[in-house]
Amino acid sequence: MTTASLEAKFQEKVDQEVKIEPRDWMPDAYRKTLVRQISQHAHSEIIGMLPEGNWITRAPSLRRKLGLLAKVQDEAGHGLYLYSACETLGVEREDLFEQLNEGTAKYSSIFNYPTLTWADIGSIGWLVDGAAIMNQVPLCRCSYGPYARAMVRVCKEESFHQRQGFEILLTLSKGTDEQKAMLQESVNRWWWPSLMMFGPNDAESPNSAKSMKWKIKRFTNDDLRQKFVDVCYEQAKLLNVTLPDPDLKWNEERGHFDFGPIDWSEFWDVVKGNGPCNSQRLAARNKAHAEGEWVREAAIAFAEKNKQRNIAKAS
Ligand code: BYC
Repeated sequence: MTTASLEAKFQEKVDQEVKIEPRDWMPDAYRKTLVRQISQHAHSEIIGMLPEGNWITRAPSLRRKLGLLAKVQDEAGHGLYLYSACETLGVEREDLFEQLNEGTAKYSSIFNYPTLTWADIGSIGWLVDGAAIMNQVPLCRCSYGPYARAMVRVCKEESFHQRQGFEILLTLSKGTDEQKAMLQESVNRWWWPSLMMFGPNDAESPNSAKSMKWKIKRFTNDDLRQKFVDVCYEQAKLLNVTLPDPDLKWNEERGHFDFGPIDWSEFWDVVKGNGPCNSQRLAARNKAHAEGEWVREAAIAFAEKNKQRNIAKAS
């Protein structure tokens, strides 16, 4: 079969919603796009543990501490499913770690912002996990089987995280004047970076068209961002907070909320490594990797010993 006919057959499968599995033929560019997106996604889950991990020792009660601990552990699990999904495409996990640790891999811009107050833990749950769910539920229908299946569990856990964050904020919204002020100040800082999570505007998104054709992405960056703004407006009312955008208003004709311009220069600056916490995040990641060396060595030695024992038993 020629490459053109293989490609036509592949696209036909995608169009008919038949999942692509690791051993199936796929275009090189499809494989590359998946490795790029899934590895960036895995890195985001792992780096995403850092801003929240900062608050485990300072959570205001045992109940809050347990909830936060469980959430941070869930993110580690998400990273592991995603690295595994990525490995099915023929890449080595160690290589992906290396790219992350040396700073050449991308991860979500949002995790380069600091968590300054307890309310930030609520805002991350409400806004960051909320944006993540909006973006990730459609990924459960991604054309690549292992990624789609990993996303089912990720999304279930992210929904719980979003509710947990909202409940933290709801509690603050019924608290003292200081707590209400802390809530508003936190939402002011997290709102715009959360909108940036969806990626550049469609006209500036070089990967979207191909990813939509291949059904890796089901909605464009702008479509998902709009859905998110529409949902948040009503939720903000329940929290009694103002979203920091004077242009946010209902547009009867469009059937959506209009919102103000996003500062894309800030976004690209953060993506290029110049956000408030980029260097801190990479330093923490490298330290954790170095300190985990003995665990990896022990696991390899254990696996090797078991292999030898099984060979001896079989012979
Ligand atoms: N930050 O052509 P585009 C989580 C890059 S984890 C940094 O639109 P695409 C969570 C993009 O990579 C959140 N870079 O790309 C974890 C591309 O660069 P390259 C992560 C970004 O792939 C713990 C360039 O800009 N979620 O939620 O079609 C705790 C042009 O963009 C960002 C995922 O990874 C960004 N925000 O669309 C709590 C979901 N946006 O690669 C929560 C899976 C764009 O060409 N990923 N860039 O050098 C996706 O859905 C898509 O990859 C994106 C971007 C929508 C993010």
